[in-house]
Amino acid sequence: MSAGRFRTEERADGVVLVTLDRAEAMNAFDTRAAEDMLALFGQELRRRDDVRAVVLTGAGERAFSVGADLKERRGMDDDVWRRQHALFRDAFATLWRFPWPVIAAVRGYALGGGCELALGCDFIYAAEGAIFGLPEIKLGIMPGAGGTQLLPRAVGARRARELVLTGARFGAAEAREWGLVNHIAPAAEVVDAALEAASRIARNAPLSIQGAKRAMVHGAEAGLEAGLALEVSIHQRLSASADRREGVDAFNEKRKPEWRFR
Ligand code: CO8
Repeated sequence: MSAGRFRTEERADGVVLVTLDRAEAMNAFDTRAAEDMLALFGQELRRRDDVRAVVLTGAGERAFSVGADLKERRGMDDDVWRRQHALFRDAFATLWRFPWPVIAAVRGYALGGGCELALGCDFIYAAEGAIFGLPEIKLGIMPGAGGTQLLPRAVGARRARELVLTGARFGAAEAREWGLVNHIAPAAEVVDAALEAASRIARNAPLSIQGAKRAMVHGAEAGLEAGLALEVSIHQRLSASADRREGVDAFNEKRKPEWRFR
């Protein structure tokens, strides 16, 4: 299905492949992309009760996304720029707050907002030859879609400061070594590899997937004590679920669990 700048495909039970579909512009992220992302992650996919995991990729092998559309931004007056930035933030927030895991499958360039798009996902599969970077500082701006907060959490404070302040690009191997990328695969296989990981996630108990993601995302922000308290409260809710009983029963009866999402 096409939702404007994004294309969605059902790829396995509970797994949706979302493609930023603007290969002719190296998947540059424009106002239309932000509007479509808001609708897709903020409403359409969020409302569905059959989604368990999403893979996010960019069309073509040249770029995951080269970030903000600099052609659209040329000559943009301050007010329009500020409004666009607010819209971009809202769009990216739908990804950060998406209740189900999102795996990025990065081929080619992931620069600026494109790198932040990958950073906003739960984890990243990269193609051999993928190139990352936050070059905003070279353009008189700075990362504005979460990069200054998400990159340090992924690669450590000092590495992130160097990367943001120099605007230097780096490859998939460095990204993996630094902890930004989980796995590297050949370009022709990376989306399938990410889809396979998404399928493994989707087979797990739905309340557990959501609860574990929520505890990790919000717990990390809250500090250890508050994070542990959040883990306890979500864990208690799962302990009272029908799927908790089903999981143990299925194990003992040597069969696949039938999750009921309650
Ligand atoms: N926007 C629009 N068009 C782009 C972009 C872009 N970001 N990047 C490349 N293009 C276009 C080029 O203008 C060119 O178009 P044309 O053929 O019409 O001249 C075409 O893509 C191919 O580009 P190149 O000729 O430069 O191809 P190369 O292979 O030599 O280089 C690169 C490819 C390395 C991707 C190079 O084009 C480049 O460095 N692009 C700029 C990347 C960049 O700086 N991105 C950051 C943008 S700022 C940003 O993302 C801010 C984040 C906003 C997030 C939202 C905040 C909330």
